[in-house]
Order: sequence, then structure tokens, then C-alpha cells
Amino acid sequence: MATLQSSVIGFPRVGAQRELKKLIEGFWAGKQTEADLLHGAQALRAKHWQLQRDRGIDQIPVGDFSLYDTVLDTAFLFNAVPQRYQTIPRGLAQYFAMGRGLQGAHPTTGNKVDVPAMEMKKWFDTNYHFIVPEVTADQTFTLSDDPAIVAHLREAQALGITAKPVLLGPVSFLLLSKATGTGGAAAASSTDEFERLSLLPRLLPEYVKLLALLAEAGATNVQIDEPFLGMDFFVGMAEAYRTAYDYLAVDLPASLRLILTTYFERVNNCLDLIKRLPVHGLHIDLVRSPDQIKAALDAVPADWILSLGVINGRNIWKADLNATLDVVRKVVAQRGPERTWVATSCSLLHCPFSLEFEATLDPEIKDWLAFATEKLDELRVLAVAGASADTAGLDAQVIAVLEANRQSHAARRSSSRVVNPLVQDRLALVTPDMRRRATPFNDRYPQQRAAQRLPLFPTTTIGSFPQTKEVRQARLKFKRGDLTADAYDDFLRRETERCVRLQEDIGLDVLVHGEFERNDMVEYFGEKLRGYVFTANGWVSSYGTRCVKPPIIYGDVDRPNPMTVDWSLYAQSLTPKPMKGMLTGPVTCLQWSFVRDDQDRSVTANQLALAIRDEVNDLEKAGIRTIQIDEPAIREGLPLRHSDWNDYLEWAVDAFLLSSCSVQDITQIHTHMCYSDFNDIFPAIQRMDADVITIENSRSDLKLLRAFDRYGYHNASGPGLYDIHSPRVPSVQEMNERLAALLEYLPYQLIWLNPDCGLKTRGWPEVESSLRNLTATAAEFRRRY
Ligand code: MET
Repeated sequence: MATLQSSVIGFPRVGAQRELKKLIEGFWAGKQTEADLLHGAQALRAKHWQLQRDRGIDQIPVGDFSLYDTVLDTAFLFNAVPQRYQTIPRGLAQYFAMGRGLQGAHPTTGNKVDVPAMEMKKWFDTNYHFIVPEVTADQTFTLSDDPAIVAHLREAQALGITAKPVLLGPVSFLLLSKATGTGGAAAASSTDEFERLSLLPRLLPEYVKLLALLAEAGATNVQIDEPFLGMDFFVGMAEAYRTAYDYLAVDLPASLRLILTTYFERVNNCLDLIKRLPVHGLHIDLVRSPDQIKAALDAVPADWILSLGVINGRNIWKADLNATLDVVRKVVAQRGPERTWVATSCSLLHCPFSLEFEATLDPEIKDWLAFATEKLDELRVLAVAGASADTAGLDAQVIAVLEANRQSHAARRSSSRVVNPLVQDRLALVTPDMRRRATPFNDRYPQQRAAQRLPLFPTTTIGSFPQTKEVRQARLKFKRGDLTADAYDDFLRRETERCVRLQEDIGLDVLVHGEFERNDMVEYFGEKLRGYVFTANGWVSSYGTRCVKPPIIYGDVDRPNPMTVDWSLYAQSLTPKPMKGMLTGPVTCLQWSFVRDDQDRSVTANQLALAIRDEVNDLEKAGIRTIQIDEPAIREGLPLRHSDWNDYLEWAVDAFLLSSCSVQDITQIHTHMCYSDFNDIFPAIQRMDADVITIENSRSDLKLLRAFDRYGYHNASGPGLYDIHSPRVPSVQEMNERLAALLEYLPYQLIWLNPDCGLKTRGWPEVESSLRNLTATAAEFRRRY
């Protein structure tokens, strides 16, 4: 029986048990040789290809594997190596120096080297981070003598697998890069901008060479990723795509077919451009934007491959195979089975490896999930069933899978684990004034200052204090059952007390308990809320070898019991100074979890908001008068398309307001954010109406201050006085200068002094010294004002 072709856009490279992480980190630690690493990585690739083949995948990607990051790989492939790494000989040492910096002995001369890593940025709206290539106005590109992707293609072939090379397209590669000065140590901070796309003519000949090598090695379909086709266009972008693909077409080997690949957004507004490009296929993300299928069907030429990205690469739910099949069949009816592919929406990099390792997951919930490996099976079923017009004529086994899938979805829809009428009713009763403080900021802030006896230039911290090895070990022992609950509790109390005493001694004004009881700022709350579940092995790549294990929100969220009140009360009992209650905000809980696909994100955010509102109320009732609701992720949740921003900001800020507005005038709400690039969303930040906002500021002062200036932010704020991301202790002088600079933009009555983020990754000695300097700065400015 005819089947459609199934295609995987990318596969999680880290491995079922994070084998790749272990290999690479072992190599960094000197425990493995380079040969061990390369050999281990090759074996892992082979395993992943074979897995895909065994599950019936036709178009198996190569080039999606990386020892650090695939964008870095692309820069490396074309030898776009910034000057500061050029003294290190080409090879793994140089590659890793670009990805993570190199401090220590030079690999050949033995001299001391100290080069920082290249910048890292979020990969579109995912939680994966890529290395930002740096290009200069006089940048040259030279294809590597021994391109890894060609070698990988041959490896796959040796296993009898005709794989599909995956390349980052030339336009998107340049758009992901940053334009820097002509090199040298200062390159990264140089801002001489030039038009990056002007480098296309130098880059394209290298792509041509690469395509020729791939053809020679036996490739036929080449996946060429141009995610920027789905983003907002600016002047010159359309022209760049035309230039690039016209150029590549000229000498394109006859055996190659280029499949232009887009994901994370819709391309319906540039289909006129796309359909005229001399390529052979288009992949679209029908999970993110199902509606674009109509326009794509009208536009995509009949002899192209249309790759339907229907299996979600970004989330962990089972696909609704029957509904998806309807879509696939309509497409097949219109354009035939030969040139219709079924595919993952984007790379499966953003999904955990397999459900197979989730022995302890609640079976009811487990039945609703599909991780990367299970998604391969889903693709296969769609490929088989999509080719026939109806289900009746299919293999009994396929019919059974489709039926089981239907039942699983029906069960999920009506499960009492998912639907909690109490939560839904409560949300329906939310009124606008529940998202509004009773009194304007100008009237409530003086009351708060008086109630808490706050001096001018009040000092505080963002919440966490060092999570030392002892803290992490105690937690681990407790989890393993090697430490009793009482002993663990005692330990945490001692840590908390020590932290409170130190803050008193340093002379901080608003204290925190230190967050020693928390493993992670989302996980801690997720474990205490209903509607959340945790996996044992659900790791996904975050950056380099680092992985995260996001919790899963599967049902209506609510809070059965107070989550933080005991710790805050205990900490408050130790000191007469104000103790700040610490919560994670609704948008951040949402952003850093796998979310439900059966209801709008805004609804889940508001459910989370109600749960946090309950916690805020309980803290207030218990006498805690300063409550911080962290929202570090609010900015990173911004949609990729500008035209979608308002909608998002509307519900995201509404959710924050719902979580924070129930309190009395004298209760002070703080929030904390990790980005200072607020320019375009400042009105939304103002609308959050937090009494005090503390901000990560130390790395891009100017932008932040300009925004404050331009919008005249009128609540209180604490733009971080120093950068906590390095162990360096800032001097009093330095912080004095920074504060003086802030005072040019912000009224002195409204400034708070604090570090720019939580201190959990720091060591105690530097924390103590830095905070002592911070309070010295406060004292100095209180004298001056
Ligand atoms: N309260 C949290 C902490 O101090 C805020 C972190 S924001 C990433 O760790």
C-alpha cells in the first residue's frame, strides 16, 4: 500500500539518558579523550538514526546533531571564527572556546588564555539558547575542509540510511548573527552596525560548495531552514531571499531538492515570495499556525513537496491523530500522495526523549503524552493512513492505533484530573476590580514606607542566597530517603537563620529567607499545586550540554494548601525587620512548563494567578507585608510577530494583576524581572503596577535608563546595582557611580538598592562582601540626600 513520506525536522541529540552531556562534560573535565568523545558522539548519532529508521521514518535528518549548538556549528562550518579565538588552532578546542569560553592554558603554547564565550540568545520563542555568530563588515567565509555534515551523511549511509541533510539557510544564518567591529578583544562590545545581509554574496559561494559536496555524498533532499520567513519582514529581507535562492539554484546539482523549511510561525503573508523561489519544497508549521494550510495549498506549486508540520515538536501531548488525518487527507486529495510529506512541526529538540523511562508517572496522565520517540510512531501512522482516503480499508493494526488515540483523547477531555469545575467557576467570576489595587501608587507608597519604617534608598535582595553543595546534598539525601523529613527541616531552618542573621548584620532593610527549601523557582510551586506533574527523565536541551526538566501542566490549576507561609513566618519570627515573601508569578510558571494544548495559555495563566493570589492573601493574613512575585519570564513570552504582542501583554499583565492586587494599601508588592530590554513593553510594565520592580540591569544600563526616562516610569524601582553573574565583588565606589548614574533618570525617593538577580549561584564570601558594599553605598547616599 502506498504511504506518504514521513519527515523529522530534527531529533533530540542529547540522548535517552543524556549520554551526550556526560560525554562532553567528561571531556571538559579531562576524564575522556577527544577520541572517546568523538567516538561516543558518533555511536549516539547512529543510534538515533537507527531508532528513526526502525520506527519507519523516511526522511531522517543529519546535521541536527551538535557537540554544543547547531548555529555555532554553522559559523564554524564557514569559518566565521571571531578574531579573539583565532590564536587557538582549529578543532574542538577552538569550537568549545567559542561556545563556552576558555580560561587556562592555551592548548598548544601552554600560555595563559582567557577568552569569554560568544553571546548566547534564545532560539526564537523556545527555551533553547543558540550561540550568536559574529560577523564583521569585512567578514570572509570559507567552507571547512572537512564539513561535519558531509561526514555525518556518509556515516548514515554506511548504516544503509539515506539521510536528509539539515542546513541553516544563509539568510536566517546572517539574521541570527550580530554585526560587530573589525575584531579584536573589543569586538563583542563594539556596536558599529552594518547591514548583515550585505554579506550574502560572500557567503553564498560557500553554500554552493557545500551543496555540491552533499550531492556527491549521495544526498537528495536537503532541508534548508529559514525560520525568518515566518517572522516580521523588514526592508531588504525579501530581496535577500530572492538573491540567495536564485544564486543557489544556478549550480545546484540536478540530484538535489531543496526543501525550504519554516517553523514557529506562519508564512501565509510571504507565500507570493516563497512560491517564486527556485526551490523544490516547503515545510510549514501547522501546529503553531494550522490556518496557513489554505493559503499554502493555493500557493505551493504542484511539483513541489509540501511538508506538513503536524506533529508538535514543542510540546509533549499525544497528537489528535484522527483530526490531523482529516487535514492530511484533504491535502493529499488535492495534490496527491507523492509530494505530500507528514512531518514534525519543528525539530524534536524541544521534547524529552521517550516515555519509556517514566515508570513512576501516573498511568492515566502518561496515556495522554508522546515524547520524541513516541512522536515518531505518530508520524508513521499518519504516513500510512494519510495516503488512503478513508480509514476502513486500512490495516487492522493501524485502525486499532487510531481508535486507541481517539479513546485517549476522549478520556483526557472528560477526566476529572483535567477538569475542575470549581476552578473554572472561580475564574468565570473574576471581575475587573480584582485586577486593580484599591489605591493609586502615590497614595499607597508613603503608607508602606511608614508602616515598614523604610529609610531612603532601601536595600534588599532578590530572594535566593547561595545554594551550596551542602544545601543540594541535603536535598538529595532527603529525596533518596537518607535524611528524615525532620532532619532536613532542621537543616533548612539553620540555613535560613544563618541567612537572616547575616542580612541583619550587614544592615539590609528588607530581608528574605533565602529560598534554601527550593530546588527551582517553578518546580517548587508546581509540586505544591494541583494540575502539575513531574517527569523522571523529561530532559530537554537548554544550551550547550545543559538540560532542563520542565514540569507539565495537565489540568485546571489550584492550590490545595499554603505553599510558602510557614517558611516566611519562620524567617519573620527571627527578626523585627520586614521579611519579604517570595513567590513565582503566573506568567513565569506558565512559560517554564509544558503547557496544556486543550485550552488557551491565557486561561492557564489566570488559573495560576488565582492560586498565587490565594498565597498572597495567606501571607498577608500571616502578617507578611512585603511580597515579591517574580516574573523573570514575562518578556521572553512575547510572541514572535509584533502584531501579536498586544494580545499577549494584555492577558499576561492581567494575570500578574490578578495574582497581586488583592492586598491592602500598606502591603508592598515587589516584582523581579531578568531582562532590562524593556523599551518596547514599558507601558505594560507600568500597567503591572507593582510597588517596586527590581530589574536585571547591570549588563545593559543605558537601554533601561533610556526607557525609564522616555516613559517616566512612576512606581519605585531597583535596577540592579551590580551583576551577580560573576563572582567579582563590586567596590563601593563602583556602586556609588552606578547609583549616581541612575539618579539622573530616576527620582531619589523611588530608588531601591539591590543586586540584579538572585544569589543562588554565588558563594557566601563574595555575597557577603558585595552586600556590605551595597549597604555602604546606601549609607553614603542617605548622607547626601
Ligand atoms: N527569587 C528568585 C531568586 O532570587 C528570582 C530569580 S529570577 C530568575 O532566585
